[in-house]
Amino acid sequence: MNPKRIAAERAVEFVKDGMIVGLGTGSTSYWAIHRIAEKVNEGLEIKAVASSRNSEDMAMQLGIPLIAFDEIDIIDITIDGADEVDRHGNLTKGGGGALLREKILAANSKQFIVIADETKRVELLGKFPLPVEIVPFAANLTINQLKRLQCDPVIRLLNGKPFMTDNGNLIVDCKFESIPDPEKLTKQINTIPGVAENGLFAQMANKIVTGYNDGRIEVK
Ligand code: ABF
Repeated sequence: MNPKRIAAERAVEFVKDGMIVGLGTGSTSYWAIHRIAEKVNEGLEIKAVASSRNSEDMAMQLGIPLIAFDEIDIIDITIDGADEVDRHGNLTKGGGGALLREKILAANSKQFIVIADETKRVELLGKFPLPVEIVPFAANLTINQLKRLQCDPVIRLLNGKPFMTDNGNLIVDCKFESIPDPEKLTKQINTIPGVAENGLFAQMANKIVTGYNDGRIEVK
């Protein structure tokens, strides 16, 4: 059984009738979206909001009822993936380029459940280059400021052109040696004018559901 899939399907067990559900982005989240669609077809009554156009399109195609953000005050549960999870539950996210909307959903959810396979579990964040979303205006100046935080920022490309997020911004992947203090670093990054958001989700996860290759599922 696919460890991402078993983690995603276990997390969907926390979704109950009447909930507003935040849909994550990335391959692990797509397993969750499929499972939610199955349960909707079996009678589960929920309404969903999506963290990316990709997730929204998938939800529409699978028949998951969507609701507009301006019609809700709070999200009951968001289920989303991660690129790294450290032993304190801090996350690196943004490998899929959806980090800004993902963080908005996570920050406005009663329950933020992270789903991952065992390869995402790390002692310290930082092996995965930290995605930072920046506005295109004067991007080189913003990148210079990021360099002062002792990282190597690289503009993400797609087919040889700068990757553009759903919000019309750029993603800069910032390689740090390691990230021993995610809480401090996320504040340092977000004070730089021109930064829209960064992929550090420090102490935001309420639950972490990990799928293992041997079929085990850990819920912490
Ligand atoms: C999204 O999914 C991103 O924040 C994260 O980078 C990515 C993880 O991808 P996958 O689930 O495909 O491993 O949540």
